[in-house]
Amino acid sequence: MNRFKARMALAGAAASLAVMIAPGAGIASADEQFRVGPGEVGIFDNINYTSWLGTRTPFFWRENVSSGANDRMSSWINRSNYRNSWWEHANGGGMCLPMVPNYWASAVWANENDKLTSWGTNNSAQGC
Ligand SMILES: [Ca+2]
Repeated sequence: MNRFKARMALAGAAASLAVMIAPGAGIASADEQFRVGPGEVGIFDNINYTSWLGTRTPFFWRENVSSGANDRMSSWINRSNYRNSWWEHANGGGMCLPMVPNYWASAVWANENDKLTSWGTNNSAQGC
């Protein structure tokens, strides 16, 4: 087994473990939505606002998310009064999807899942 295959095997083991602990994670995750406070916008790795990735407060210019959060967003919460947008690629590249004000998206569409790379408030004529 070469190094690459060894890493893949470890990744598989980690994924299996994640499935095994899912019920416990579900209980803990009930609090994760509160990582997004009034007036803020937040993104999560999993559906139903679990595995929090990050929170931002409008207004912020479009920024790429960290490598750890890249291509992971599966649900989001916009508790602000401002429209946000996210993009498939860095620096506003690829498809653009809106994050409408005061809306909770418990699960993005399958073709949007695990795609978010950049994200911003719709000010200064950016966003969709
Ligand atoms: Ca995800």
